[in-house]
This record gives sequence, C-alpha cells and structure tokens, in this order.
Amino acid sequence: MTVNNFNSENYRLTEIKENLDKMGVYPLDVMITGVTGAGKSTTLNTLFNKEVASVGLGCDPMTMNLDAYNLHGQLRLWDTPGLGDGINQDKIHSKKLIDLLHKTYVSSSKTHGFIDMVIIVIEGSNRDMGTTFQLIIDVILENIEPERVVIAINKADMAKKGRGWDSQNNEPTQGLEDFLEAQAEAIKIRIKASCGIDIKKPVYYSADNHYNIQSFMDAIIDAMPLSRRNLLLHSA
Ligand SMILES: Nc1nc2c(ncn2[C@@H]2O[C@H](COP(=O)(O)OP(=O)(O)OP(=O)(O)O)[C@@H](O)[C@H]2O)c(=O)[nH]1
Ligand SMILES: [Mg+2]
Repeated sequence: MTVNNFNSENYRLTEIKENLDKMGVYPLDVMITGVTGAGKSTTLNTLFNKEVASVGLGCDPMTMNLDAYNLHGQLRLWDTPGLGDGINQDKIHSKKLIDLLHKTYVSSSKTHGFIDMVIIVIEGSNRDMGTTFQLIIDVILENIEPERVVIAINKADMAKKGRGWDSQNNEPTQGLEDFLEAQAEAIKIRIKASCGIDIKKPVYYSADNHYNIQSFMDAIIDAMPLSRRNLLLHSA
C-alpha cells in the first residue's frame, strides 16, 4: 500500500501565520464536530501524525468531553462529542456544541466569539444522514457564519462499502472518485434546499488511509477567517 506521507506540521505555515496576524488571534480556535463514529478523533490523529485522540473501537462514543489539540501552535482543534447517541444524549451534546459556539471573550473592549471556525466531519455512507444534516443545519449553521464552516467527508474508502477503493495505490478508482464528487455536490445542494445557505463544496478524504489529507488541509486553510467573530453585531 502506498502511504501518503503528507506532513501537516509545516504545510502553508507562512500563510497561516499571516492570516492569524491579520486577525490578531493566537491560536485560531477550531471546533471539530460530527456524528458519533464519523472519525473526528482519527482525523486529529492523522493530522498530527500521531495518536493524540482516542479512537473508538466499539460503538461507545469515545469523546464525551472537550479536548483541545494544538497544531504547530497556530491552530487549536477542539474535539467534541458526536451526535447520534439517542435523543436525550443528542440534546445534551447539541447544547454543549451551541454553548461552545456562543462562548465569548473580551479583547480591546469588544466581545468576540471564542470559536473562530468549525470543521464538520461526516461519513457519506452513514445510514443515519438525518442526524448529520440536523447537526450541520440546526446546530452549526444556525450558530456560526457559513463561511467559517468546512464540511469534510471522511471514509472515502468506504463510500461504496469498500467497492472501488484501490488499496494498492491507496486511492479511489475513477468510478469511486466520480461517486465521491457527486456525493459532495449532493450534500451542498441538500443544504441549500433545506435552509437556503450556500456552503463550500465538501472535501472528501480518508483519515484511516491518509488519503487526500492535503486537500483537507487546503480546505481548512482556504476557509480561515480574516477577522474575529463579533458576537455583539451578529447574534450568531
Ligand atoms: N474505513 C475507514 N474507517 C475509518 C476512517 N476513519 C476512521 N475510521 C474508523 O471509524 C471508527 C470511529 O472513529 P473515531 O475517530 O473514533 O470517530 P469519532 O468521530 O471520534 O467518534 P466519537 O468520538 O465516538 O464521536 C474507528 O473504528 C476508526 O478506525 C476511514 O477513513 N476509513
Ligand atoms: Mg472521538
């Protein structure tokens, strides 16, 4: 198997630093969220190239509290509990996510949002896409500007239950790639149809197989905000 040795440590680092200088924040606080089992923790481990977050082996949601991981001192990634654990747990977790999106700090007598941007890790082949869309639309897009949100489709290898994955070259065959492209477009269209919000086309990758991690990082860096969230001007 060809393993993609993409190293996020120095990737576009000068650009990231310039963006943060413009914003005047150090580090940028990024919430990472998704339905349970979508692969948030695996994604963090892949980005950091080492085991930083515990990955679930069974069906118990591993991430119950909030942990933060610092990537080269510039990006602080907040791993959050996933939705999809029953209605009551989902209510508690949704509230945690919304509270985090409304957490503020005061700097130069202005009130800013603590979380600067959000990465939503989704699993395109999940049986329960309802929870995924509920998370994206009702929890996240209701509470932070869409330009600050990156949707990333994990488990590209499993999008067609493993069919079309070329494990020799660690990449999708053309057929699977076309499928993944269509799936990304379909998610964008469904969000627009349900709430009228235009999001950037989701990126697809595989955290476990280290596939397309560079595109994933590109999507994050390209979506980096250049100003802080002023929570007194915008209610979200
Ligand atoms: N096939 C495949 N499996 C993956 C991939 N990424 C993660 N997984 C598996 O998906 C399962 C769940 O991964 P986690 O990273 O624990 O998911 P999570 O979103 O952090 O889950 P919670 O913390 O419980 O909400 C694990 O068994 C991972 O090995 C991938 O790209 N492909
Ligand atoms: Mg986790």
